Amino acid sequence: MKRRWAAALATIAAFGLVLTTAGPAPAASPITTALYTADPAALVVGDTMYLYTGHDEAATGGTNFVMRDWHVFSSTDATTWTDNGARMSLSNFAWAGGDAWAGEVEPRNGKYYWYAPVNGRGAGWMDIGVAVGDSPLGPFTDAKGGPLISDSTPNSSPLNIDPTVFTDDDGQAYIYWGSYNGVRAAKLKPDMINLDGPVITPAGVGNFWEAPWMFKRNGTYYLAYAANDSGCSSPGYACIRYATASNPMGPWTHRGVVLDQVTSTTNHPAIIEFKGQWYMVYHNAGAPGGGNFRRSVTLDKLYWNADGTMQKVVQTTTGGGGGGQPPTGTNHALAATASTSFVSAWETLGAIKDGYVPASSADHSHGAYGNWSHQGTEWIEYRWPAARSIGKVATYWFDDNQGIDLPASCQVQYWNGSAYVNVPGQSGCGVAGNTYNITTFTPVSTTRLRLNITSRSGYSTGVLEWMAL
Ligand code: FUB
Repeated sequence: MKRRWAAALATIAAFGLVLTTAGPAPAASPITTALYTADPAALVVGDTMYLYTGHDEAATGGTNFVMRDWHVFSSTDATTWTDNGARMSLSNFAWAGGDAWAGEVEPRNGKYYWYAPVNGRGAGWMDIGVAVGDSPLGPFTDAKGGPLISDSTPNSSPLNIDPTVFTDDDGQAYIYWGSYNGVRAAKLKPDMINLDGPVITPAGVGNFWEAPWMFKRNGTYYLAYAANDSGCSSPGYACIRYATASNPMGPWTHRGVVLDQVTSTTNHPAIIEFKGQWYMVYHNAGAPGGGNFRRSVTLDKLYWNADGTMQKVVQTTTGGGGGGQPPTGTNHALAATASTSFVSAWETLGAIKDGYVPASSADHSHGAYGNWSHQGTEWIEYRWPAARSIGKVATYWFDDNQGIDLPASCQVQYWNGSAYVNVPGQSGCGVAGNTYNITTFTPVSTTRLRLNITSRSGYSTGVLEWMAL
């Protein structure tokens, strides 16, 4: 089981649309840069929104999750966030051996139940435990002394992670969870720590991969979840799809994509109303030094259509990687001489360093670098007459929806005085569209920087902006 997920992660690590009818102002972005956070679950209690997050502790360039505890953030305006610290950790579950992954908190009768996936050291890999506390901030203690859900639970998911718990108006609570395309659902007993009846495989949850989030609005049940099919995201990346139902156990009807892929390969939604405004809370790799295993929770406003469908969320997050906003800092590209292995005669290499902020990956209005009809690996390069210290690049890919597509992968290299070598500690070379893909690395002092770009089969590649910071 673990090997399957590790293989999926290896694939993810190897690869690295915004539209709206409303005009939201930028939201908090990210909620903190003091630590890396992931897998948000949101809860509103009184005038406060709480975010229960995972905590990414992978080193720069790490290729797997290092997650040992969960933090709780709170806010009364959804903009300024207080980190209340690690309110739960693996040590809360004496039977757990690692992997403090995506949890969720559900209130009932004045208590707060925190459902959390951990490596239970038993058969298989991940189990779901439950802790309980008397306040949204705990303290939390193990409510069962063992897993609520494990591989020995009949009809459990191929990977028992990512619980979402929803309590209906009649008091019946439901738990959804799963990964590896295996969504599962069950009723919970009123004690909230035991399943009530069989585990079902709900129908109609189209392209489910993992990370379900369940809620209800105007009598309709909503299930948002991470999908990673080619209809919504690049290879290895997730988008957030959603389905609706008239019964909490389904069947569900798939409604579409509510959040496009972000700058991290994984994504994980929480959708909630707070003080009259709906929000999509999610994570990306946008914080300084971020990456697929160094993620950051952020949130954006979410708007509804009159028919009860959700508008696609506009990623307004700033400061690196989210929402199509360039990162801050000195862009050394502006003073560089650009060259390339190949550029189409009708394209403009210089466009990659004109400082223009593209509206989307299809925005050719200020020119673009493109290498149609070449396929395979091509490169673009910056040179400076004297060495510059560079520790980050931001790449905005060109995608004309014809012969030029987002690349399969990329690699940043620098000239070490005698050869091109990979930059040290590269955080991952993102290939997301409609945004600046941030790659951080241990700063190098160099006169040349190169971006090797490998195309997807059957396509060429292009770049709208390439920043060197
Ligand atoms: O953070 C570890 C795993 O990555 C979560 O359980 C998934 O939802 C994905 O975000």
